Amino acid sequence: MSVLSVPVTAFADQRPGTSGLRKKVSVFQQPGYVEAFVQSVFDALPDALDEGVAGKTLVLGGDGRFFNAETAQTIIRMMAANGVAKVIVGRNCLLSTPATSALIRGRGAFGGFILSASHNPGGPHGDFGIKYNISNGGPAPEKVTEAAFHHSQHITAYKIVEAETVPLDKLGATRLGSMAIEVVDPVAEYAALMEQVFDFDRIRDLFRGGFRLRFDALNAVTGPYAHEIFERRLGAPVGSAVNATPLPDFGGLHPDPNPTYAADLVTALAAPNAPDFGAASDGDGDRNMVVARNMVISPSDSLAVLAANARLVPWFKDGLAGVARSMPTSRAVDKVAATLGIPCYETPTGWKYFGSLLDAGQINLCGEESAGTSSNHIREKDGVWAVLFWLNILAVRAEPATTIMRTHWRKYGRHFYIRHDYEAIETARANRLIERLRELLPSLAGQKCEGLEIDGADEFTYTDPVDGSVSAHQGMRVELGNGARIVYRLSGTGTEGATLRVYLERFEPEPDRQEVAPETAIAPVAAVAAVLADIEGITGRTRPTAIA
Ligand code: VG1
Ligand code: CO
Repeated sequence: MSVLSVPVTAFADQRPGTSGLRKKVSVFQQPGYVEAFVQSVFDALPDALDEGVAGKTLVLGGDGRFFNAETAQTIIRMMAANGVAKVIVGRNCLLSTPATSALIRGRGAFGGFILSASHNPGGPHGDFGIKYNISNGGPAPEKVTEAAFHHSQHITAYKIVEAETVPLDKLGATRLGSMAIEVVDPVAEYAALMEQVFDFDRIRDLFRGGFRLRFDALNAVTGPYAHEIFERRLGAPVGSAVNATPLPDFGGLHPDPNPTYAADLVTALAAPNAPDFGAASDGDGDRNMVVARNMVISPSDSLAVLAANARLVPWFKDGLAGVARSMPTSRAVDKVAATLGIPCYETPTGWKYFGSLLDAGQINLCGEESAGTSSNHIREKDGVWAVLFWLNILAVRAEPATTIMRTHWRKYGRHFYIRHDYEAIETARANRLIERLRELLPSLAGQKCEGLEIDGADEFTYTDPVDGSVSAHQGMRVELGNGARIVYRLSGTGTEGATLRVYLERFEPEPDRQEVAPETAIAPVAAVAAVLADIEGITGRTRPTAIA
């Protein structure tokens, strides 16, 4: 089999963002675009990790979105050309992000690729993405993604073998030249891991007692996982998983599990004969949304509840070592950590920053306000795992989820939380807004804005407590009195202009005042946020385009 070296001209825009390289499908469809990026990753690994892919085992999977199948074929041929010894690939190149992480770890692979733009829309006019994970199963750290970007700026050729389409629809072993290919069931090894983490017997009893779950896979990758785990292994009635067939365009749905895009789920949980619990996950299955009857549970609150109840789950029977949350995530989990007497770390946005803390055993539970939670069972966030965690708690506590949430607020106080996104604003305006804020920050402490006192303001720089690496410019924080806070940052996953994220939080210790609607509780903080950043003046936007 002949290895070709194909000339390619470097693309200027191949710097990975918060989670891999994410662009419009049409960008990825440019001749040589996928190849240039993948070769750049291969070329960067010896620089960043002292080892390349030659002779190694890699994992390959994706969320089944449009352009997945073609890209999988390209990458397999490039793996063979770059001397990879073996690739483990999910059937039809389907693997959720958490299942990929589990496979990399379980099989001792050197790394893997995930083909997904995660919560971004799919289809020919939607988005596509490529993410590289390292041997711990987690997203490549900055030193790898920066090295890959550097290589992409100088690349002149990529390596590929000429070959027929490799069949990926049948389980089992094949070869491409000297490279072994193993096509695996996307669900089996992940489901086995879940059985080790959770008390499946208790959850089975819960369903046997008539408990009803509605899990909405939003036509993305978790459908097969939900059928196998919730329905087949745990005995939830068939039909508990809805929108459970992965479709290349997600059937027109936007696979972002939040009250806007999973509105059907919220409606179903508010109906007279509502199920007991609702959940949804995103394109690649690493995010989760959980919904109680008539109550959407915020991801930050969910993280806090999981932390407070961790001992009810077999995996955590000896308790938690420590927890972490991304900086914009609400401080609800901090309160739990303080009560438990364990450390709580604050990291920049993006799962890659949890990896070193998890590897070092300093934390074993972590999460983000953007609907991601997970633990040291893998090195990615994990949507189905989060739902199982809740089911395990519900099975043991035998109380409705709303009661669990309200009891939690009474004990720890409630952190009202809302995120305002201003999507697809002109990049120059977004940058101007951030630069203006950066100049303003040092003068804000002690001032009053819209009647609220500003306690302090800064720009977040993170120093990794394990490896000492420093990440600057990770968001602007404005601390208001009484535990209220505003955070501003620009998204690193968008594919159109810039997206400004404004994170709003307010603490309410008084049980009598914990039942107001989050919008109402947050309104005074939102007013300060809009004025301080001059959002309307600079972007022309009078209101956010998405509220999560
Ligand atoms: C967003 C979220 C971040 C998350 C990332 C990837 O990033 O804020 O918390 O880790 O998406 O999630 P950004 O830079 O757009 O704010 V996923 O499920 O799209 O891989
Ligand atoms: Co995702």
